[in-house]
Amino acid sequence: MNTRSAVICGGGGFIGGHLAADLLSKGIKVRVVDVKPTSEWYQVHPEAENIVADMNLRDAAFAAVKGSDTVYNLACNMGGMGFIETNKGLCMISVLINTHLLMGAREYGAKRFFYASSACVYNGDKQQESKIETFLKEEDAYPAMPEDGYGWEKLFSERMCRHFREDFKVPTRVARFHNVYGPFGTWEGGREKAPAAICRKVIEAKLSGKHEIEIWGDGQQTRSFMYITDCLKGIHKITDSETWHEPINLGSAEGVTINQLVDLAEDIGGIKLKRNYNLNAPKGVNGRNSDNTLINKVFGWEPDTRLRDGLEKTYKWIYQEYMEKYGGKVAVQKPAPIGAHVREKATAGAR
Ligand code: GKE
Repeated sequence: MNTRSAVICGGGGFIGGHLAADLLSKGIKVRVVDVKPTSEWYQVHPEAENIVADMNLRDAAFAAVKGSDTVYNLACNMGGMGFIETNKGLCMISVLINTHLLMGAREYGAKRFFYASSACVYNGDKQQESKIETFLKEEDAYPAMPEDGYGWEKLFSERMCRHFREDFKVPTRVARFHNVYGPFGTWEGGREKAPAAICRKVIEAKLSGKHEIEIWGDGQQTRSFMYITDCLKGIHKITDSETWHEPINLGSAEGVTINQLVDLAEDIGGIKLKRNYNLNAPKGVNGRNSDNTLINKVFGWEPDTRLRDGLEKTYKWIYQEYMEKYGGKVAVQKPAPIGAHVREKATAGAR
């Protein structure tokens, strides 16, 4: 598939901003659409056509899609565990975005439609053990028992991609992202995921001189984290494939406990902290890792950036952002707001 023009829906978000830069560097004509005002986009690329529109609405979604070979749907209301556990209804409304974009892709004959799904589609029963070896295979999404709210929306939307491909010949491709991190992502405000949150907390402990850190859960829960450049490589491979169209894992298989993630961040920050475990905080599943057998078989590749390397770059970026924003003072972090008033914060997916 040779893309000449692309629209990135949710391109004001973390992954979308990086994807836009990447496609532009390849000489592709890029349209970026996001519901947030451009002042809140993570990256704004002046060479792209930048549009603020709410793709929950049919007309806006159709206009977004019109005229592009490839549609990337990264738009949804999302965040880390602190957000999705308390905003289930809001997360489910994103079903409108994918529905309208798929209908638009059908109407205007898009040559490719990429949908950013999530490891949150996997059956919760398979993620009960805090083990690094909790490798999830693609078939583990069924029988369906995904993450409540956010995961159900993702699973339904995956399914809709399948039926639009089978019934209406919209050439859909679906990746299941496993917790993506890197510079130009959310690091405060309530939607941040563990890698950015832990980096920020280590930075705050250093700045405040209070050498303690709050960790959600008991720190034994396991995850794998995918660096943004691997995510981009995988998006291209999956989108451009002529043969593979089923949902496929896109994640790192380097599993760690959250305690090990904290070890790494402490090491990067050059500090050791007293750990306070908050057992009442949002925790999500006990164990989750990406089984990469299929992606290796289909593409002869899997995400391979070491967590230590990616986290170091992320930590440095967050440190700079923190200093720029708060000038070395420690900010009081507030939890993410709950409810419809955060609708306008819809942002790029993943995870
Ligand atoms: N966000 C956050 N902030 N998580 C923390 C913190 C903290 O300060 N301290 C410990 N954790 C723990 C959480 O309790 C959870 O057990 C683990 O780190 C990972 O949290 P996360 O990064 O917020 O999100 P999850 O991996 O549980 O879930 C995410 O999965 C992705 C797919 O793999 C989801 O939030 C989705 O954004 C996404 O689809």
